Amino acid sequence: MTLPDAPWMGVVLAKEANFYRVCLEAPDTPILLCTGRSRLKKIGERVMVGDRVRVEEPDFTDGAGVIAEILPRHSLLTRPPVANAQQIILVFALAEPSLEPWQLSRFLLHAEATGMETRIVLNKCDLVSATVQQEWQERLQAWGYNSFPLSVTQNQGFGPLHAALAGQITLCAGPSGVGKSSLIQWLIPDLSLRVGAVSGKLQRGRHTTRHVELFTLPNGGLLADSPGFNQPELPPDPQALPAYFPEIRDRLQQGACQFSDCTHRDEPDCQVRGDWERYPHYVKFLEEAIARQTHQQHQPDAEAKVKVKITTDGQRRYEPRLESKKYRRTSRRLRHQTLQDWEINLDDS
Ligand SMILES: Nc1nc2c(ncn2[C@@H]2O[C@H](COP(=O)(O)OP(=O)(O)OP(=O)(O)O)[C@@H](O)[C@H]2O)c(=O)[nH]1
Ligand SMILES: [Mg+2]
Ligand SMILES: [Zn+2]
Repeated sequence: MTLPDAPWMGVVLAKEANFYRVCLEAPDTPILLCTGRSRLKKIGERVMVGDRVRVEEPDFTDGAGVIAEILPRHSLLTRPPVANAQQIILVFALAEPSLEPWQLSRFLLHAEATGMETRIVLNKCDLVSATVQQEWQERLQAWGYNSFPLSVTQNQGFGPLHAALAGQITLCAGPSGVGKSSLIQWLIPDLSLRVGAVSGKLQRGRHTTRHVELFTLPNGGLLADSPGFNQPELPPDPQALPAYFPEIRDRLQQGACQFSDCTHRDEPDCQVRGDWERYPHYVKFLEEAIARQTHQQHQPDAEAKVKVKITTDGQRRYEPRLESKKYRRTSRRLRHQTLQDWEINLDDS
């Protein structure tokens, strides 16, 4: 075959043990299984799925190469770890498991905090009546979101979704068992992903997807599946929360609150507070975020030999710090709770 010209640029589709699967931008080249230059490790650069990279020494016969450079990232998600994603599709099922508004709300905040375009897919339409589906769509519209109702098993409702995915790097996220893998499988028929049955009484999926990988859509665009997780953490900064609610953004734009430091709870003359569906979500999430921030500020230094425990009646109690590795990991995570620290290394899980 005639070799395309260097430099060879490509996108990392997946990480497999110590290798990276790279799709080169040059047409008609095979997928390469690459190692990373040890120099990258030395300068502390970690190759991530979604990274745009420069490949050296490509061997098109054996399908091998070496990643020599990581290009600057436009975005970075840490749970799951994906670089350069442009939008998030939150997949929820209308039934099995049933759609929990509070859980969807948490996912929405998590997605909003990334600053990416957020869309909602309502899967398993076949399990509910047209009325229930319509009600959910209207409800989400009032929250500020358009949704794509569809049914993977009935092969319904894919048109608008195709258009939204074309040419983008999209991450599919959502609770376990809602049909994320099934959806991706439907979009890319010659793919075989692990699809699990929704398990037992809890009607939760069984965490069948275990690592993150980008798949090439037939009409352009890349899509990442991700393992379902049922309780995403809230964004760490309580002050940022209002900006993550479209309802609050709209109200602020209409001049509903004149105070820059308002928490929109009990301040007089604040019209953000009101009779809208997710207002109680906002208040509860805000309280949770404030409580967590306060707790972190009272955490002793990691090296200290005691830790503070707040008892149920609000008293502080000092306890010896446990020395187990697992404990230390948790406390570190609590101390610097930033977007980055939501990271879990899925490959190790
Ligand atoms: N009735 C119905 N079932 C569906 C639909 N889409 C998927 N399912 C079923 O839902 C179950 C879970 O699907 P998965 O695709 O594994 O779900 P997931 O979101 O990838 O789950 P995790 O990988 O655990 O996060 C499987 O039994 C699917 O066959 C649908 O549109 N309707
Ligand atoms: Mg899955
Ligand atoms: Zn206010």
